[in-house]
Amino acid sequence: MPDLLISDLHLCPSRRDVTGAFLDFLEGRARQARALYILGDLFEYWVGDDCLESDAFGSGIVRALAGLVRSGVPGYLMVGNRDFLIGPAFARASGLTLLSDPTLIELSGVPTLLMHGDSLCSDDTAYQAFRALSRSPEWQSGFLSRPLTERHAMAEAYRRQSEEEKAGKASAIMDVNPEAVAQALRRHGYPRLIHGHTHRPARHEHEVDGRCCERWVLPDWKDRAVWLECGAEGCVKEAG
Ligand code: LP5
Ligand code: MN
Repeated sequence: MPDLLISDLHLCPSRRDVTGAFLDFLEGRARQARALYILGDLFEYWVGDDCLESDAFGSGIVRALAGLVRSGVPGYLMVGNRDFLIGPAFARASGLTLLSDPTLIELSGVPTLLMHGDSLCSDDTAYQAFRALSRSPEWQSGFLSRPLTERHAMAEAYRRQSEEEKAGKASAIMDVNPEAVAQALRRHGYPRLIHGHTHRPARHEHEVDGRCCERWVLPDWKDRAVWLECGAEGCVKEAG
């Protein structure tokens, strides 16, 4: 049985196609997986686990994930740049195990480094400054102490600002930096890296210190399920 890896679904109530595709995926293909790995940006944005008490959409997704885990398929979640405020309460309710970024695992015996991918985009210095600030415990506790409606309004405003800023950035700046990729592979002992975030699905080969390495970039979800299956024969991209 292969392991399945997904990322960048950007789920939110207005994205009905993708939400439907994800619920079908959890009740269908994912049930035959050895394990499911979600590598960040499951949600369009996440304003804190306390929203689960009142947010029907988020708690519906949590219930569906819990159903998969109850069926016997372990689920793992790494947060992304949109949903880095997912925390232990979400993990408890869904049954998913939270993974830190990066995490090294073995997939069918192959050491494989899992990342969301945003930290590899080191040329995007404006984003890296935002990342450092928004991941600091001081900033997060300040944000989480605000009322939920205010947090939603701030998240929407940052989403708009992010889209505006991206329109003015060169495409290359928003891709991974090759040296950052080489460093990550080197630090974690090669030979395979799987990440999302850039929405540029592909399989790349990198030679790092004379070692042949592969890097898989997961696709973002537009209107249907898209995932990577990794088994004894290697990895292959699949779609629903
Ligand atoms: O997400 P994507 O792929 O569209 O774009 C990312 C980078 N943008 C972001 C921002 C998120 O989209 C929006 C955040 C939602 C989080 C909600 C929960 C918490 C609320 C947070 C409120 C602060 O990650 C984008 C990259 C792109 O990937 C490609 O890698 O370019 O980066 C930006 O657009 C960021 C701007 O370049 C810099 C923003 C400057 C803000 C300055 C700091 C202000 C202080 C904020 C306090 C934390
Ligand atoms: Mn992302």
